[in-house]
Amino acid sequence: MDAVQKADSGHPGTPMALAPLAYVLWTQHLRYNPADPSWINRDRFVLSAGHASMLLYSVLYLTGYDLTLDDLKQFRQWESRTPGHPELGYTAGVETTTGPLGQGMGNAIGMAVGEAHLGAVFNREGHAVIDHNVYFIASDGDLMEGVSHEAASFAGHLKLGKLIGFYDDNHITIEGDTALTYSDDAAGRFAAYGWHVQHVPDVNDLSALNRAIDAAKAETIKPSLIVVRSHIGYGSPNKLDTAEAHGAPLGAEEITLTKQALGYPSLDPFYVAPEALRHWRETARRRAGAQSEWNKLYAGYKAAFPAPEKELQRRLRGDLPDGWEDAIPVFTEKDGNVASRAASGVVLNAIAKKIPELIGGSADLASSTNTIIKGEPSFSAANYAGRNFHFGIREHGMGSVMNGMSLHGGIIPYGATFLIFSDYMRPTIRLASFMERHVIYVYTHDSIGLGEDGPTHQPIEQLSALRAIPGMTVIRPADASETAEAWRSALNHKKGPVALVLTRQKLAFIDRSKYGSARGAARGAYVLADAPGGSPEVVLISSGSEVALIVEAQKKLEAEGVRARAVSMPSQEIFSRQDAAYRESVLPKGIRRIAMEAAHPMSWYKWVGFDGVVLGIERFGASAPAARIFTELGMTVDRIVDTAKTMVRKGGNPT
Ligand SMILES: Cc1ncc(C[n+]2csc(CCOP(=O)(O)OP(=O)(O)O)c2C)c(N)n1
Repeated sequence: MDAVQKADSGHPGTPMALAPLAYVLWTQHLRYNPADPSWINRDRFVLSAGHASMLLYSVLYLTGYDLTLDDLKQFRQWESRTPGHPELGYTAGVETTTGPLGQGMGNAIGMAVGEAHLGAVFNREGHAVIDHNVYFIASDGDLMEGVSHEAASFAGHLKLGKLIGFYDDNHITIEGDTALTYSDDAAGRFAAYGWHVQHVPDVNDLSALNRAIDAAKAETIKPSLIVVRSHIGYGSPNKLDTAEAHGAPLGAEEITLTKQALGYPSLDPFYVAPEALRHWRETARRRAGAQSEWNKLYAGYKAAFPAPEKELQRRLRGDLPDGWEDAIPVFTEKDGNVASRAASGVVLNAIAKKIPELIGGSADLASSTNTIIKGEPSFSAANYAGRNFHFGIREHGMGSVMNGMSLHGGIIPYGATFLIFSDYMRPTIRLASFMERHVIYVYTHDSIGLGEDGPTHQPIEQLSALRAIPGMTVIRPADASETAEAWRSALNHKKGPVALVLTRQKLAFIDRSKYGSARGAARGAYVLADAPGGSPEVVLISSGSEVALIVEAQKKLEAEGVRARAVSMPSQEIFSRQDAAYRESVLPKGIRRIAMEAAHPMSWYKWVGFDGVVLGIERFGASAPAARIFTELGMTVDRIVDTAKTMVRKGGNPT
């Protein structure tokens, strides 16, 4: 109440209501050590209802994490350790960034997947070194959001028995009573997903909470949901059970009335009774004993199983295995013309042998996205060691679960679908970027080039939209060799997600003995073909399938006496990270530029400048064979040639 009042913004009602649940959980069930928040076998806790952040911050302070009362007084202020919604990396003990409702549940489920997988791979008889629970608290909003449905269905199917969720059934959202819009039988829904569901009719009944949590822990083959009836703004005489208690300070007067009603020992803001603090801290110290016990278990594991122990540590550090890059295949003319999705499948299979932490799958598009690791079993309830994931037709859930898998540690998840459906998982891509997760998206069917499936499936604005996400890396390779480089970059780029954007259609083999080496792709952009003497009058830039068009145009222009340079730019973001001298060597100042991409032009203007031209697409695609669509929409060599000639000879802007 006091922190929200001081910040003059925030959400007091749910932290007030759920204080008893937090108390029971942190003092009697969670295994954690405030002195070592990254202990690998800690129980994970995710506050999916991120707006109730003050609940989490209060508990982290009370249990003795690196968070002070002064930090609580800085709630929602610039660079404070108590941001409005929990953010990974700002506050010790915060496991993930939450706030966009539903995502925390998906993350928790991903963490449970991570636990199950690492346990299956690394635990040995009598040495269960990875063996912990994952807890989450979800609100009405979490349960209404589609992503939670997708992820919960996935969790039930996989029988993730160490997952224990609480549904804060308080009947209140922002607009008022949930009855305005919501009449689901939430418990029945989760039971139907295959979850073990219990009810606690009163959150203030601590022993009922305890019993339910014990029963949830004892249930090891189904995820658990405990539906807890609570009353938002509990203790507040005038705001109890009202939407007013949800997202605004209670007001000084109401805070006083509430403290009086609760029999609180002081009316001073931020007063914490010393005996209460002592009790919490002592309890937390006792709970940290779980880590001391685990340390003994781990020492035994290390002595008895030195090889897997070393491997586990490598994976947890995020180091890739020595020499893994030797496995990256080299494509030659003999391989012929290859679709980049097919080349990607070859590369993935080659490097997966060396990188066991690379696990993933697709949203029911394995054969189209070439994302199966051949010879490896599926990840299933019967085999958590499996590496091939069947996320089902649940793109949003897939993205959220991937974030959780990555947050757990020891795993580099990849997930695949058609580029168009990146929109279905966009909120999770944004969060992956925000949290700097090392996750890899394999997006195939990357343009109008997919052809007959038509405009519903042909991405237009998706490339620019992905590139607009801060911290995101998008790589759209031009041929098989660049695809191999794209995977190299994706594995080596450990801070933030990478999207590999790949074609359905075949791409011409680019003979690297005549053109620039594909290793240039690692710098984001490079000169593929240059004007004689290296002094171009115009620079042609492209990515992916359209690179073949600028290469052709460069040749034609040369025949017509126009000196052009063809630059392949598979990744605008990687190129942006290069030093100025390198960028200048590829895109010299003062030389006019034309960019072509079979997509919305928005992301290219920065690269061509005011006097450049972008040949892109500002309409939806069409249902027809690919070649016809390319011609109809002006994605042609002739258009590049004409544009370049006009630009160079007349000096004007041809558009
Ligand atoms: C995806 C998403 N949509 C909307 C919001 C804005 N928002 C924050 S809390 C909330 C709903 C509040 O109701 P509930 O989830 O029941 O939380 P409680 O009132 O119990 O704290 C909404 C719509 C959000 N945080 N995330």
